Amino acid sequence: MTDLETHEVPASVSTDDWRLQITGAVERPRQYTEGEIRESRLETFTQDFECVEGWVATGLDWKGVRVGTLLDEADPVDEGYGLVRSMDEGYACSFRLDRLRDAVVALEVDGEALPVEHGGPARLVPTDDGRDCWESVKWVTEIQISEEEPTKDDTASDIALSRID
Ligand SMILES: Nc1nc2c(c(=O)[nH]1)N[C@H]1C(S)=C(S)[C@@H](COP(=O)(O)O)O[C@H]1N2
Ligand SMILES: [Mo]
Repeated sequence: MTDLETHEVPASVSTDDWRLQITGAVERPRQYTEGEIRESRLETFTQDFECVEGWVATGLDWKGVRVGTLLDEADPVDEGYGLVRSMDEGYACSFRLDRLRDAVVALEVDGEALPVEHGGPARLVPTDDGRDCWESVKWVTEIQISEEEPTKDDTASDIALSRID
């Protein structure tokens, strides 16, 4: 199917009882099952994926829910940040909320349920031109909203960069 590279699935990843939580500086903390997300308005778009290591996967067809659609239900602070956490222990990326709203929590790629080796059940797919490969967070479990910017220690740029060969 896709020409994404296939990496090892970390031992901490388990797809049983998967939930996506929206927590922190929100009026209504939310928790979604995959089925509940599928009841939202799902969007599709085509995108190339480019890793800083030098490989490119072209023309991926993603399907999922716009993060802004989920945030509207949670009612977060007007301006702030979202720390996107993964089952891959310690892996997280921080986004300004306005940028995060346009990203998609993808459940499908190229017409099939997202395989676990590519971040299934759900992966964050940023949509802006300035996105970096490590911001496409596989195995997303939580979007934690805050008014203060998360520190570098909270985020995965160091982890991601340390994995680059
Ligand atoms: N949870 C998690 N997400 C992650 C990573 C990771 O190690 N853990 N690696 C990132 C990097 S650097 C890349 S290039 C892509 C790789 O996606 P793929 O394994 O589907 O090819 O996932 C990104 N998302
Ligand atoms: Mo990457």
